Amino acid sequence: MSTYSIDKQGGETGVGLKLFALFAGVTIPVVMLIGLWLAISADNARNDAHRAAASARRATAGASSMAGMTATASSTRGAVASRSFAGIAPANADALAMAHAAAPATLPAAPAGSVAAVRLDISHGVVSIAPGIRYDAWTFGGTVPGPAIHVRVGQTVRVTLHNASPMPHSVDFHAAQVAPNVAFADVMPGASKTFSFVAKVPGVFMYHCGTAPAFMHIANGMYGAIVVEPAGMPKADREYVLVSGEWYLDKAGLAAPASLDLTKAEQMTPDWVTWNGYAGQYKTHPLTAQPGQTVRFWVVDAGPSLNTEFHVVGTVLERAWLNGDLVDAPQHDIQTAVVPAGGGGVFDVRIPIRGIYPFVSHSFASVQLGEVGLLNVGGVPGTMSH
Ligand SMILES: [Cu+2]
Repeated sequence: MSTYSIDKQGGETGVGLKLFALFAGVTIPVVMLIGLWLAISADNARNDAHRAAASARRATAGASSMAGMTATASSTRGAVASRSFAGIAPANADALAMAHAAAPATLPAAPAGSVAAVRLDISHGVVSIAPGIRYDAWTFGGTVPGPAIHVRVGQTVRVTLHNASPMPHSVDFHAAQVAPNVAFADVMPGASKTFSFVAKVPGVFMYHCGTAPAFMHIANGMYGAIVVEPAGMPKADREYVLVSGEWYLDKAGLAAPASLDLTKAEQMTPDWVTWNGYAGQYKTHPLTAQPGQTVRFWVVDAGPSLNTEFHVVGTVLERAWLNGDLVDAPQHDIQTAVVPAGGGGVFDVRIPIRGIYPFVSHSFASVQLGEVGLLNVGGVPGTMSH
């Protein structure tokens, strides 16, 4: 017998029962859902309380271990960053800037043959990051950034790491397609290791120490750029490698070398932002070109956290291989290109008029903190600030 037939036979009583059944049918599941939701909320609240307690315990434990170098990235929760040391300079800063030997920005030649041997010696040591400002860095090859590497697509990159520092380190090549747990594994103090990868993908890539917390190892200076050049790129007359990096200081770095202020780094409030490791070094020692030449910038943003908005004042980026994508055609004639932290970009400019052309991150706080250099086209006298 169908439901329709029952309703027809039941009259008003049947309608009442039907309404009640309908009401109960809707209400009971709703009440059950509310009960379930309340139970889940209570459970979540308990979990939150457990997490908060665990976090507080970690923070306490972390604070007591900060004196060592084994602190974890979560160890500064609740800590207060040291004050900003941005722009601090000794009285003879101008003379120191002139005396500073600017990091070579010219792209080195790629080796011939099928194998590109790369040796990276890991060491801890004091580096200069701005006029009169010293930092106790962790390095590949004694400099920050580490050496610029240039290979060609198809070459096998054979990397030899030697760790002359007192703690484990490693290297992570963004250009490599390998099992990172094997190739990028830690190298113990005093130990060496060699691994290889075939540079299959063209571009400009970051390399960096991947030892946990990688954040701390990158912020302390363990990064660099590798150019993987494809066949058939348009000719360039000058080629420069620029690596952007941030510095987070626990002290000014004048009387004694500064170390990492991890809280400041977590809050992404750098004291200095640099091209190739030293604030403003290409203002006092400009990069050069002649009018009409094609100048190629291979740019990597090592971060650890802020992007670079690459811009050359007084011209446009005639070719812009955004994200270092050298497989597809470049974009043309753009003003500013984002280079993400951990990423790269390749940019060609061609400047017909003699003059001094600043190159910056157009995220202008970074200029204020040191990320500005000059391209002197035609050997003109003078300088320019920006
Ligand atoms: Cu490291």
